[in-house]
Amino acid sequence: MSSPEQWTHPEPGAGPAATAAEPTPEQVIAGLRATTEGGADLTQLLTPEGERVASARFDPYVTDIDAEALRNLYRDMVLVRRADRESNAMQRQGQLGIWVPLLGQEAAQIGSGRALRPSDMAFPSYREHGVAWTRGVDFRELIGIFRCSDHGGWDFQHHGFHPYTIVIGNQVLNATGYAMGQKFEGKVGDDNGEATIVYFGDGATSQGDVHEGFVWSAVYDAPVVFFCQNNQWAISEPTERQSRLPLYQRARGYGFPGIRVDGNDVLACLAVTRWALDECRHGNGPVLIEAFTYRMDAHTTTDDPTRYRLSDELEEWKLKDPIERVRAHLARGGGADQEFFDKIDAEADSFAAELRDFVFNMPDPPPERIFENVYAEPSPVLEAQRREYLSYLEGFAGSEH
Ligand SMILES: Cc1ncc(C[n+]2csc(CCOP(=O)(O)OP(=O)(O)O)c2C)c(N)n1
Ligand SMILES: [Mg+2]
Repeated sequence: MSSPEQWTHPEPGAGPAATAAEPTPEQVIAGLRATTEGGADLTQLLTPEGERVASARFDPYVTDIDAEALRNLYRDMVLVRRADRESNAMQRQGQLGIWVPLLGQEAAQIGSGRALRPSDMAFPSYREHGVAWTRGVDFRELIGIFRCSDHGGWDFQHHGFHPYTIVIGNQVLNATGYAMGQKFEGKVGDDNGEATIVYFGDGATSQGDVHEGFVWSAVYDAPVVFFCQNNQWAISEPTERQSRLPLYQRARGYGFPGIRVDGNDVLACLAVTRWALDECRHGNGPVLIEAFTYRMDAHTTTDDPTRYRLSDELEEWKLKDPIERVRAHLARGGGADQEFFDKIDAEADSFAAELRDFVFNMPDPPPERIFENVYAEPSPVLEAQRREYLSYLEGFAGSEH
């Protein structure tokens, strides 16, 4: 019992399937393996030790990634991780209402995000701070959501990056519709074609919205890349208890390609996503990518993962850290020296300090702000509610609260 397949398809007599309520001890052990091994079909270009693996199929998609480009990917990941850790700490200090950590998923997000062109459109869920970074959405623009002072105010058309979606899987429908629009408007068909990418988690694959998105995109050949970050957990529910099959294999049932990539390998994520986007640009979409990765921190700052998962798992994944393998590769091949790594660390520190300073000095929005941007046209009902709310607040004038 060492592959994900075997976890969900136990040997005859080995006990109930993984979907039963109480797993057997053998299933628990196999489940642990399933969450740390990607299986034979895992596409990888950089091993956890930082060694380059040749791939006849995917090397052509990263011929431009020289040492300098790899240093840039490394920098992206370090800065994003540093901002993530700082934000987590600021939540603990009461400066943010909640934080959704991306720790461990930097390669999946930076690799796929850097594969996009400005004309492409990305639909995130709520953990995609790394993709936001690649789309030019500054952390300062998205942190207001977590300070509960705005709903995400960036210009999504300008950035090609939609607002965050908390309703699990819902953005898959939005992305499918958007991609169908790209198709109807004749924006696919050659190298200059447009494409859409949508991010969702392993748990989201159990949602009806995702299924519907798969069906519609398949029927309409919509140019959409379904980028599933399988971080092994949907809060406290492990992936192997949500699916009998590795997730990428589900694509087959819908009639489009599915591929599993090492989500901790930034180079492989870049190559595989470029390939998938290319398929879409040329009208051969959709494509499902399962980025096999791991959520190294809690689901959100409201969660305590020690309640439901074994620490062995985390220890195993630490050895597959997405940043360390690029660092090892660069250092070993002479692509970067200590001075470079020190410079990036210093830049990350000042990046985090600026973010902290920004958050601490963020003005609270006026209470009437909640009534703005609700509808495109003025609404008399909403206006009446606004007036009523403001006069209610006036009743507190002069009091402490
Ligand atoms: C429709 C819906 N159901 C339930 C929830 C509560 N919820 C928030 S996150 C989450 C788990 C999602 O897991 P996954 O899709 O694997 O994404 P991850 O958080 O691991 O990135 C759930 C059930 C929700 N936000 N929306
Ligand atoms: Mg998950």
